[in-house]
Amino acid sequence: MCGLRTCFLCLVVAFCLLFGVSHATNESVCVLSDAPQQCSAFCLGALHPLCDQYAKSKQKEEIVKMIAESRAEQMELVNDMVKLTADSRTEQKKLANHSQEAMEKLIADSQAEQKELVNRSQEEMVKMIADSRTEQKEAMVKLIADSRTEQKEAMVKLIADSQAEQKKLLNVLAANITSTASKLESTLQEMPSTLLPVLHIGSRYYFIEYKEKSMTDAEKTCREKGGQLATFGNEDEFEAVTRNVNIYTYFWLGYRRNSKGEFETAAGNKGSFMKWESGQPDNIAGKENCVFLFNSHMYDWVCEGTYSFICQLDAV
Ligand SMILES: [Ca+2]
Repeated sequence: MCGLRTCFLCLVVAFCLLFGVSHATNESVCVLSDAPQQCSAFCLGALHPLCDQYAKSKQKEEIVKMIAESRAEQMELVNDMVKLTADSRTEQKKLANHSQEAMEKLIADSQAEQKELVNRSQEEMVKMIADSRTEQKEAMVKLIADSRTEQKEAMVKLIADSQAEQKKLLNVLAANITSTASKLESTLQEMPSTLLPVLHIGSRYYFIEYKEKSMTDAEKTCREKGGQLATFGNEDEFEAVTRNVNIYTYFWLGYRRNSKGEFETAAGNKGSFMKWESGQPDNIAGKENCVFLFNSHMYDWVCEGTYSFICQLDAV
């Protein structure tokens, strides 16, 4: 009787295990608390397939649960990954924006620096050019001043040299002229009187003697030639003679002052043609009693001294 009751109980337990459901928890629960004691070996042998089935079912549930949890975790990971990616993109975008802004700022700064450098360089260049021009101007002014000084010194030296040379040449020239004049004078004095010019004017002949003699000797020479020292009957005779003589030679003429202060010829004639130089006769010191011809005019003069003379002849 007890065996039947135990068997029945085990069947109930098996039923419970296979199909029993706890309405309180919605899960299958074995109501046996001590199956080896409560079920006999027979019962356990009969229930063994059910227990395996249960264990497999339980394992399957565990696996399903694990898979579900794993999927949930994977989904969570995927979501995290998506969020992370989005954050990363935002960050990258931010970084890119920052980078662009920094780059733009860097470029702007660089351009500003370049501009400033160019401006500074331009200013320095302008200053350098200005300095250079000032230096060039100063150098040019100095060069011109030096050049002028040198030119002035050279000019002064040149003028001094030229003057010295001219002076030397003048001395040589003066010596030559003196020598030539001396020779000419000597030659002239040595010339025979017959070779000297004789002028035929109207009815008179005029003999021009360049050899210098005293008034007395000149008068004597003229007398020896058959004549006398020259006087002039009129202006035509006077001018005809002066045109034919060296006007810068002094010539004795045939006039003497008489006791009355009048000029007369050796024959005592007055009223001959006279052509006095302005201011003459002035008879300085009351001693100018003779007359000479110079530069086509007459002068009263002291009778001392030696000059050339002109004789007046009636025939030659
Ligand atoms: Ca005089």
